[in-house]
Amino acid sequence: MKTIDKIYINGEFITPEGSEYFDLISPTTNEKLGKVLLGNKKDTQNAIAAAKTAFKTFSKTTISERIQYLKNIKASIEKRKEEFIAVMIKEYGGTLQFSTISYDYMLMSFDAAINLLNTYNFTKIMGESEVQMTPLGVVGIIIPWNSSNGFICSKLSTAIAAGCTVVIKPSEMSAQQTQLITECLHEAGLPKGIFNIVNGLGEIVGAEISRNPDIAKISFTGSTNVGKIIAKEAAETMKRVTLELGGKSPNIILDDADLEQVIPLAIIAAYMNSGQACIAGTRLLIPENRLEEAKELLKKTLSDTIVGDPENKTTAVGPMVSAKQYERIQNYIQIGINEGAEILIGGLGKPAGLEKGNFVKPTVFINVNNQMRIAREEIFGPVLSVITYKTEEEAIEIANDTTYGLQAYVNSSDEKRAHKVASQINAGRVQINGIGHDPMAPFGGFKQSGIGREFGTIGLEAYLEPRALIR
Ligand code: TXE
Repeated sequence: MKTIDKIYINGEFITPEGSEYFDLISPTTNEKLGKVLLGNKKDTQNAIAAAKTAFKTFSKTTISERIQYLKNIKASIEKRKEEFIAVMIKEYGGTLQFSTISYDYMLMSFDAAINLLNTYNFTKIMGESEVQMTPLGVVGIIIPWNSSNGFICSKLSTAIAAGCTVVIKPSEMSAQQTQLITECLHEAGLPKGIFNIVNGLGEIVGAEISRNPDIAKISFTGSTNVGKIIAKEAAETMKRVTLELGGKSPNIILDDADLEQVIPLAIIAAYMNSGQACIAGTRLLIPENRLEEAKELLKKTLSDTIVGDPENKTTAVGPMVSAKQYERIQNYIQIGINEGAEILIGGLGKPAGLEKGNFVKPTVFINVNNQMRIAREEIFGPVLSVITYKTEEEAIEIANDTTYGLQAYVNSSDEKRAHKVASQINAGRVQINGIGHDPMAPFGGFKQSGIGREFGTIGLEAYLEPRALIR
């Protein structure tokens, strides 16, 4: 049993002033893994004060110094690959497959930030003016549990590239993962106060970050509901916000697609990270005349999909992060049944032999119409809704008929056709034929999937403030 009783402020591991503990529970067995001592409002204020002081010097560092810091962090993370993967598996039940991808994503973020620094022009001429792109200030980073260190790395690397200092509030459920990354960041030897990490609850530590006038910007990944609370709080002091929120991503299978190839990919897109991914392709749009073929392939693919111990290298779907998330997903499956959708595969309850953990049966609903709650709300588990359409125009209309707009997928054997359809989808990122990630391209949502973008020059500029000198 592990007790995590330190937070990280101004270059030191310190005991927080808060006195409450949060239990860390294994998603795979529901046994207690340990506990974490939570920081409070005062701890958060101390972290913000340290970041504010550090900003005075860090904002003036040269590009080559920042590149060196990013390289140092990457090097210290590289030394502990096995530990990172092991703790992801243990703490939130990420599968070995997904945890390995998550680890690579962490490193990729540093490469992308270094790449940006090598190419970005911080001084531009616009009209008659010199425009200086200056670091914004102290950035509050608030993140969830579903790829905790991945999010820390993508946001922190960009903040450092921009010359900002940060206060990070991870999910309390990710305390062991946080501990590991904090050790790596500490080892990287950055000057004190550039990054500060406070474990704690959203309503206490997160709320203080959202309200504190010394925070210039918030970069948040999490639910749309909490995103709205943060945006309201941030507005009081005109903080900049980048909000990466939920999704209900459509996966359009065009009528010329090779289903044998596309359906297994659609399953990966829907059930990645055991369905706990903001970009999960949870609405599968199938041409009406190919439904029977699709159903057979869905059944075949899912009969080969291994659910179980996340440590096993063949496992594709592991447990849900918490008993609460398990219940939430069960509730959605019940809602789908009540709404009249038909279960093709899966359903309520735990898979046989996996009763101890928060395991959900990977579920596919057919006869779903796009107005049902299971087609409109983010479930955040391995539940896929199949929706049929008659024409390409109707497929585009259904895909866009959502309050979300983070990600979409379009599959066709004619790439030009897929490109034409993709260009009509209201989503921040549309994946044509496959699944991937481009760390130099912007990522973020249309509509209620968020505000702003991460990655690429657009992502970097979200950490910068332009100052125009008119001469
Ligand atoms: O997220 P929350 P949770 C969705 C997904 C999931 C649901 C709940 O549908 O089922 O959200 O997950 C902090 N002020 N996503 O509860 O609550 C909180 O402590 C400031 C989608 O984990 O949004 C945590 O650090 N901060 C998603 C972070 O916000 C607050 C990823 C996210 O928590 C706060 C995760 C407050 N008032 C969940 N309240 C995605 N898009 O990837 C909470 N927090």
